[in-house]
Amino acid sequence: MTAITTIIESPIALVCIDNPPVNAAGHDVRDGLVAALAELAGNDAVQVIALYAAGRTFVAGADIREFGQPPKPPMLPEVCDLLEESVKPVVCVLHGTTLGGGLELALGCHVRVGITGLKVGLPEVNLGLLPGAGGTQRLPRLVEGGTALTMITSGKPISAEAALEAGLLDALVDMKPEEAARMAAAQVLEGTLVPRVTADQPNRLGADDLDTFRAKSKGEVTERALQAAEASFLPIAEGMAAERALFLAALESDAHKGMKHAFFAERAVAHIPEAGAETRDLTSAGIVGGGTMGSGIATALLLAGLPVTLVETAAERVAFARDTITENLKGAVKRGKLSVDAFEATLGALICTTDIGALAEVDLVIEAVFESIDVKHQIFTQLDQICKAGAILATNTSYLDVNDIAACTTRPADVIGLHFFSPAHVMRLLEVVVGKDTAPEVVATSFKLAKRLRKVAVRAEVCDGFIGNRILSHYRRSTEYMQLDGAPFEQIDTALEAFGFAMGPFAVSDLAGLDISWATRKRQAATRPAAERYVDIADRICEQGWFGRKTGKGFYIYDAGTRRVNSEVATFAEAERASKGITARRFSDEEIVERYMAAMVVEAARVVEEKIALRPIDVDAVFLFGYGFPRHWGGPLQYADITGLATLVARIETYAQEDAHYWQVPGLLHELVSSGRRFADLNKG
Ligand code: T1G
Repeated sequence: MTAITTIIESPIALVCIDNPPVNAAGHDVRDGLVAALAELAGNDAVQVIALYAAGRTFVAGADIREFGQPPKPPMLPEVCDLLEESVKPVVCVLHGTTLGGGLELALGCHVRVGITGLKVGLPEVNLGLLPGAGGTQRLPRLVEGGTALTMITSGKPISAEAALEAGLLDALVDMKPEEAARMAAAQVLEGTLVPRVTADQPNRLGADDLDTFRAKSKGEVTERALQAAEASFLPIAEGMAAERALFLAALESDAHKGMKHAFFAERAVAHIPEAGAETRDLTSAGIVGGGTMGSGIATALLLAGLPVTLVETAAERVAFARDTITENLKGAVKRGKLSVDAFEATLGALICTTDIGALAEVDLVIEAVFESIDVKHQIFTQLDQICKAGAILATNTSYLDVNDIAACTTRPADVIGLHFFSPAHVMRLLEVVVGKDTAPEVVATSFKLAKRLRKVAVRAEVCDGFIGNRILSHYRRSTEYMQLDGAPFEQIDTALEAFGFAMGPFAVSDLAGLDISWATRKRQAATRPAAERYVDIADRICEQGWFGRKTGKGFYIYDAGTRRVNSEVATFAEAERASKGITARRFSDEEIVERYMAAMVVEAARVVEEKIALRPIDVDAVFLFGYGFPRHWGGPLQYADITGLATLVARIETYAQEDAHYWQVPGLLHELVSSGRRFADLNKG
């Protein structure tokens, strides 16, 4: 199949791009366009060229898979220039999600016609890049400066209507791209659509625009994009050269490597062994438990258009759940995730009841009750008796054994873990925990549900904590050890926030509730290895009834929207050091980050080694979409590859001299280092 097809309907020529799934501007597309333009330039029977694309979208950008590979000319800037230099006017029809290099191709054309429903944008900053095919030079010559800089630095697309309003589009029509191409070409011939060379238009960027955006610039990626836009004040050829140099520098940055990895991580996790299985219909859902999680999950399902029946144990808890969901939906309206008009209908699809029999006909039930295996056994025994054949019975447990829960039903093949992350209607991660008897179509249906919820589903096998919480419970201890050994907890938080985490680990614990982790530590006490260092500081805090944000006091003190250090924590730390004969020492921020990340990589490697996660990239996705991992690092195992596995092994072996139990190099890490491979090499499997 050729990526470019030319249809001559003199005096019009239609040039169609067909490169599924998103018409990425890969080498075949670029090469084909250059050949088509050369052929049409010499065809006297053709007076106007109309460029459009087949499939669901016009070009959605450069082919990201080519980045990091040896360049294969013609490169995209050259193709955009050839379009612009064409003596015969070129019309471009934009539809679907015309992004990045796709929009840059359109900017090189002389007329742009949008199809209703179109979104256009320059998302390159989301990949740690900047528009690299003339976008920073041509866009400010079509739209006013603030709009151009917003599109370039935010990476967010705008609607077709906004693009028409801003002057990016010359027309907006409601028809198929091929029809629009014919119509627009005819209108150029009759003079109702007037071609213009973008590069010849006056630059509408003002120096004050740059100052405004510099004031709110967020780091190297945005700054590089602004430098490119600033070059649009130069003569166009110089501006283009400046943009290209900045783009090539961005391609070499760690930020780009991490963010490109994050882009593919979000998609790679959908490639599971059960992907080809038949899926079951999901037209209705039930939730057991209307607490924060149950209400959040109900909200997510309602927002995805699924009617929900939520069951609670008593009238007042039913009322609490309904109120919580109502507030969640109001928040969704505020965030622009739900239209005002749709609010009533969405809430109207919710039934809250104390009658568990109301779940008899639903296609899916998600249990979200207290983390007690006895309570879950009781509920799943009831669901097994009540629910129709073929209903999927899911548990939202965050660490209990899905196999144990499935075993108390007569249908273990229909039981699965759907581990949502709080707030469930906001966080994108969904761990899909597959029991030993879970049917493939139940797994595949769960992934279909995740896509409908616009969540990132990651497949996990059963173990304590599955992927994320298992790794968290390990690396969290590295911070407790550093605190005990002398690092103030607030320094640890600040160092890790500077590394890129949205929130430091101690602030996260306060947010999650210190009583939760306290209960976990008590649950694990009986089986805790004698060789494992145990830090009592958090227990001392909990014994005061200080459970973090929910009680106004934990590691920090919370009042009137402010947060400050709880100075009593240092007292507890000093007391514990004294009781254990530990002399406090200083830690640099760099050492704090290195230890924290080394601990995360150790347990992540074990999770891959034990096949709890399918691939390293699945672990990366868990942390990117569920734990606020800095996107520019791409995830803990991408960080490990960028840092160097041999470097990490050396660090772990150094730390092991002080605590050989906690700091052990996983076999997989040794194996990768000795075979000269990286975690990325395991993603291809
Ligand atoms: N390159 C290569 N593959 C891509 C791709 C791209 N640009 N976009 C999507 N894919 C693959 C994706 O990996 C998946 O593959 C399949 O297509 C469907 O994608 C020079 C330098 C367009 C909104 O950043 O935002 O242009 O997993 O599942 O949900 O200045 O894809 O099935 O094997 O996401 O319908 C700028 C990135 C590039 C757009 C469609 N463009 N893509 O979403 O499908 S840099 C982007 C998206 C650039 C120039 C610069 C979304 C989408 P697989 P999907 P979707």
